[in-house]
Amino acid sequence: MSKSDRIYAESRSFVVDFTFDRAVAEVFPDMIRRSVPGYETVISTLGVLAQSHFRPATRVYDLGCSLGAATLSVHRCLGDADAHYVLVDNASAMLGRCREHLDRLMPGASVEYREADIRAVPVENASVVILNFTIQFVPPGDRLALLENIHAGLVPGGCLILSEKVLGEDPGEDRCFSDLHLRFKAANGYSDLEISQKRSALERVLRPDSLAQHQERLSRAGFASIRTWFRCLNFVSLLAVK
Ligand code: GEK
Repeated sequence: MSKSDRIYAESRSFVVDFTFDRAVAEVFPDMIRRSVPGYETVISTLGVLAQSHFRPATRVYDLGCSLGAATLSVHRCLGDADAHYVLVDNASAMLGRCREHLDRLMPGASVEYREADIRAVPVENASVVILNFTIQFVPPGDRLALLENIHAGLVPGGCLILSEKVLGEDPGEDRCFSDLHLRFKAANGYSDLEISQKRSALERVLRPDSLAQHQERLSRAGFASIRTWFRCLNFVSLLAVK
């Protein structure tokens, strides 16, 4: 059972940039569930999408895996299929906890953990690649090259599942969904202080694109079919097929 997230509950004189450190790793399941509308639906459905694109004797990559929730969902759907899971995260606190969870929950599965920057990891012989709320933390200028590397490493018919927080297509839509997102967090028990301190911490770290920018970039990276399969407020998930 994860601890409840109180990281920004006390007033801070200076809010530093957000990092995925030990304190975050300890409360992460609670934090992401209360902050990302639809997270649980995305996680549970993602396994079903992966199952329909998986090819035996290929790899499943979970890039920016955090505690491994997406991989676990895929593994639940694939069962003992001939899959090799590659989980990558550059935050050692997150990856350490991920390994503890999955050693317990996926015994016997073929799993590899890499503490690395996802921009530096070659993708090879993959039929499923997951970027679940991760590319928003990658510097914008590096996002296309990352997608090109993923596309190159996918087998034909393989898929990328890309989930993100997005900007609205115009200022009105952006205001509307940002406001509803704040209300979502308040309804999940975060105080105004917690919401505003977390927002300051993420300001320079999480840089969202619009849905149109994602679609255009995926297309430039070579993906033939790009579908939005999930949306809740300003959070979307796309299924891009090679
Ligand atoms: C989930 N996918 O629960 N290289 C490697 N890891 C990175 C990088 C990078 N360049 N940038 C960020 N990360 C997960 C949730 S959380 C999303 C993903 C969120 C890692 C970072 O350390 C963190 O673990 C993860 O990406 C983002 O399905 O907290 O909003």
